[in-house]
Amino acid sequence: MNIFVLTGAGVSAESGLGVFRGQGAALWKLYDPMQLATPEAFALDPRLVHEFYNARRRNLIAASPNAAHVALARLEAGLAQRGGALTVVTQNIDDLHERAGSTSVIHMHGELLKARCASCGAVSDCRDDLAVDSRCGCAGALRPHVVWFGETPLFMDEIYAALEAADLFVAIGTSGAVYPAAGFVRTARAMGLRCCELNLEPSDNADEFDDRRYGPASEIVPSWVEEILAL
Ligand code: BJW
Ligand code: ZN
Repeated sequence: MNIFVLTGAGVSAESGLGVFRGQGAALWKLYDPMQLATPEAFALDPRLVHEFYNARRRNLIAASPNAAHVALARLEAGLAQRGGALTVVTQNIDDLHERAGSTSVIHMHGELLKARCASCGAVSDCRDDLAVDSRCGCAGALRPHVVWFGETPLFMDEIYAALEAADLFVAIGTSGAVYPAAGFVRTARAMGLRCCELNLEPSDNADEFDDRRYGPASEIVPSWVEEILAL
């Protein structure tokens, strides 16, 4: 069996990384992420946007994967043993899937531990704070390697190829509010895939899913993975 999993902020919530919308969104008291996650905000006040991502980068480095990330890594290994495959397409910019052991992860909204040159586009590792005067070798300004509103998400061709190869579509910890990710369930349905939602509460597009399970990701993801591996 080939499984396509789309993850969102809810899968990392219990690792202390905060969500944008829904229960627990009050974590971002100091900032309004929807005002900061735009190229316009960065052009207007790069210092503030760097501060927002620097705080999150430090928090990420101190965080650990939770039971949901670990279960997905176990699912990848279990499916591979059975001749199948798991593709995790994540909207998250953290590296917790990889740290839990997942190897097939697509970061459609970029990665917090990388920086991108605004001039030449070179992407480099970044574990330290960025500042307005942080520079690439070409002297261009560095920005967080993340996809802001109005920018094109990454790896769209690979994502649609993975959807086409899948037998099951599963969305975990995502509110279904941000496109194109929120539209994947509709595409999957049109391809005839069964669709399953695992979330703390019904997402904006919950009625497009065949199966729905609600609770903390650290509980419902491991139990769902056990069910799949027992099939
Ligand atoms: C738990 C839990 C627990 C909590 N256990 N669950 C009008 C209509 C349609 C589209 C548009 C429109 N106007 C503009 C657009 C396009 C726009 C868009 O979608 N806007 C909407 C706001 C309407 N999209 C874009 O601009 C995208 N680009 C684009 O469309 O380009 C055109 C194009 C498309 C296709 C091909 C080619 C070109 C870019 C979007 C970029 C999003 N960027 C951000 C910031 C990234 C960097 C950062 O992290 O700072 O990405 S915004 C933010 O939202 C972040 C997330 O990845 C993204 C999605 O959020 P996610 O992951 O769903 O989190 P939450 O917080 O929303 O939900 C968490 C869920 O977990 C909740 O349901 C909780 O209940 C749950 N939960 N605890 C389980 N313990
Ligand atoms: Zn450069």
